[in-house]
Amino acid sequence: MPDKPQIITFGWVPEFARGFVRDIRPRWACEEVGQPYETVLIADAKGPEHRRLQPFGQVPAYRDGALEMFESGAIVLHICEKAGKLIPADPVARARAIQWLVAALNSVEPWVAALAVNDLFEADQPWSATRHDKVVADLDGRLADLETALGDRQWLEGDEFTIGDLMMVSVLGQLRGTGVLDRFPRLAAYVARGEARPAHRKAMADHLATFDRPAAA
Ligand SMILES: N[C@@H](CCC(=O)N[C@@H](CS)C(=O)NCC(=O)O)C(=O)O
Repeated sequence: MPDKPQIITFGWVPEFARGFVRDIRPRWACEEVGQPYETVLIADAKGPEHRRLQPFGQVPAYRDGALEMFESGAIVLHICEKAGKLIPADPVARARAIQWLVAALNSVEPWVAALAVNDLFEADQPWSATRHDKVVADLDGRLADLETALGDRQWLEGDEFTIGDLMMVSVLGQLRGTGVLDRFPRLAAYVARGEARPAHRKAMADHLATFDRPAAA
C-alpha cells in the first residue's frame, strides 16, 4: 500500500485542456491542508482497470490507504474532512461550506461546462454557432445570481476560505480565456483572490509540469 495518498490523472492532455483538468482540485486541497500526495499518471481512462476506480472512465480518482474513490467534489471533501481544515468545526458553518461545494458542482458547473461543450467540443457542429448566445445567456443568469450572493464578501461565507470557495473558484476558473467573467467584476476578483493563494499556484504549477514529462505508457 502506498504511504502517501495518490491522485490518479492523465499523463497527457491536448494543449487546450492543460490548466483545466479536474485533478487540480484534489491537488489544491492537498496543498491547502498540507497533505503530501503522489500522482499516478494514466494514458487510458476508458479501460477496465481505471473504470474499477472511476466507473465513468474519467479523472481524477483518488487512493488513500484502503479507500479508493472518484468525483473531484467528494475527493476534496474527504481530504479536508480528514485534515480538519477548510471545513469549519461548527456544524452550521460546516453545513454551509458543504452547501457551497455542492452549489459549485450542481448549480454552476453544468452551465460553465455547457459553454465548453458548445464552443469547444462541438464547435464544428451545425448547432454550435446558433446555440452560443443561449448558452451564454443561461450562464450569465447563473453568474449574476452568484455575484449577488457573494456581495462584497471576500469569500462566500465571509472572511474564512472554505472548501466551498475552493470548488467555486475552481469551477469559475474554467471560464479562463472566455471573457465571460469580464461582465462580473466581483466574481472575477473573487477568482483572482482564490487563484492567487500559494496552494493554488503550487497545485497549478505541478499540474502543468505533468505535461513537460514524457506521457505515461
Ligand atoms: N464529475 C467528475 C467529472 C470528471 C471529468 O469530467 N473529468 C474529465 C477531465 S477534467 C475527464 O476525465 N474527461 C475525459 C472523458 O470524459 O472522457 C468530477 O468532478 O470528478
